[in-house]
Amino acid sequence: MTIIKLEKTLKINTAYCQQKNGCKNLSWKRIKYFLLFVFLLLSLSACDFIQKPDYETIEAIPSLWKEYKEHFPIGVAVNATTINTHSDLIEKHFLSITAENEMKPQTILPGYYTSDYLDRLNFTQGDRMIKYARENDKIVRGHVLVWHEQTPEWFFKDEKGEELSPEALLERMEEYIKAVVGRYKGQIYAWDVVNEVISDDSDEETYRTNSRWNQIFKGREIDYIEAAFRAAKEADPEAKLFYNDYGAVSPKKRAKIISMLEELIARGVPIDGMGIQGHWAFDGWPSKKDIEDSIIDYSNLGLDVQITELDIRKHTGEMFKDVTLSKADKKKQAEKYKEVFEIFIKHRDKISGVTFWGVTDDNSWIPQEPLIFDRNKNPKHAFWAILEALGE
Ligand code: 9MR
Repeated sequence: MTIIKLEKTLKINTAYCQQKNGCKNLSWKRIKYFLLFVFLLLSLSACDFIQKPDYETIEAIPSLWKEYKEHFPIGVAVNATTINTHSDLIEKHFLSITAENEMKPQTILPGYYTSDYLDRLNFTQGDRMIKYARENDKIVRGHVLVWHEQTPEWFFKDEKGEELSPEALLERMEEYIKAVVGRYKGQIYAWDVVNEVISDDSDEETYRTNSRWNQIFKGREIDYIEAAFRAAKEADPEAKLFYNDYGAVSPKKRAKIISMLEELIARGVPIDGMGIQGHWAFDGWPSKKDIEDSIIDYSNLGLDVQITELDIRKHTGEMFKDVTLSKADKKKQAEKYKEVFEIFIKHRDKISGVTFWGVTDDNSWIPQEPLIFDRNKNPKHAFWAILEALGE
C-alpha cells in the first residue's frame, strides 16, 4: 500500500502525500529547476504533517496489525492507564499486549517479607491486563520474571535481613516463578523469563555487576538463569520462553549474549526465543547491518526472534533529554522506522513478534517522542512509513 493510495482513499492530509501528489500533477518539463526548487520549499513549509483526522478518517485508517498479519503479530506495551485512555488505538492497531509494569516482581510481590508472602502476591493489576486482553481478543506477552530492577530488596534477604545464599535464592525464585506463570497458564503466550543480565558493550565482564542476582551468584550466574527457564517451563509448558535485553544488536554485547545463550542451549535449557528490546535512535544507532546481523545470529542458534520494546528516539546518548521533534526530525524518524521494518519483513521467517514500547508519545518512558502516534493520538509520519515498508 503506498502513501499516495492511502491519501486518496482516506483523504488524510500528510506532507508526505502532498509532496508526492504535487510531484505527480506538475508538468516538470515545462518548469525550470529554479521554480521547482522554490515550489518545493514553499509547499514543504506550508504543509503540516498528519493533521488531526476527524472521526471518520480515524475510522478509515488501516489497522497496523491487520496490515502486518501475514508477517508477524504487532504488539504494544500497555499499562493500567492506557488500557482506558488509549484503548481505541490499542484495540485497532495491535494484536499483542505487554504489561509495561503490571506483571513485574515489584508490582506482584508484597512490600515486606513474611514466611507466607506467596499468599500475599498482588495480581490485581496483572489480572486486569489479562481481562482486557480477553475482552478485546488480544494475545499477551508476559514481562518479566527475573530482573535486577523493579524487584524489592527483601526478596534477596532472609527473615533476619541477611543476604540469601544462592541455594535459598534459587528456591525463592522458583516458587515465585511457578506462582506467577502458573496463575496465567494458558493466557500468556510468551514470557520474558530473564531480563538484562548481560553487561553493556563497554564492560569487560559478561554479566552485569549491578545486579543482586549476579552478585549472589557470582561466577555461576548461568545456574539461576537455567533454573528460571526450567521453573517457567514446568509452570506452563506451552508458553514460549524468552531471554530479553537492550543493546542486544551491538556486536560486543551481542557476542556476550550469544555465549550465554549457547551455554543454556548446551545444557538443554527450555528457551525458545531472544527478545531484542529495540530502544533505538534515528541519529545513527544502531546500523542496518547490526540489526540484520543480530536477527540472523540469534536465529542461527535455533531461537525465535522478537523485537520486544521498540521505540526510536532522537539521541543515542542523552536519552532522557527532553526533545520536541522538528519536521526534519520526524522525517528522519519515519525513515528509520521504515528501514527497520523493511529488515523485519525481509526476515519474517525468523521473527515472531514486534512490540512497540508504548502507544503515544506522551506515555513513552523517554521524553523524545519515539513512538508512532503523537500526543493527540494521531498517526505520525512513522506510522505511514511502516505501512509503506510493506511495499505494493
Ligand atoms: O517503561 C517502564 C517504565 O515505566 C518503568 O519506570 C521502568 C523501570 O525501570 O521500566 C520501563 O520498562 C523497561 C522494561 O521493563 C525493560 N526494558 C527497559 C524498559 C525501559 O526502561
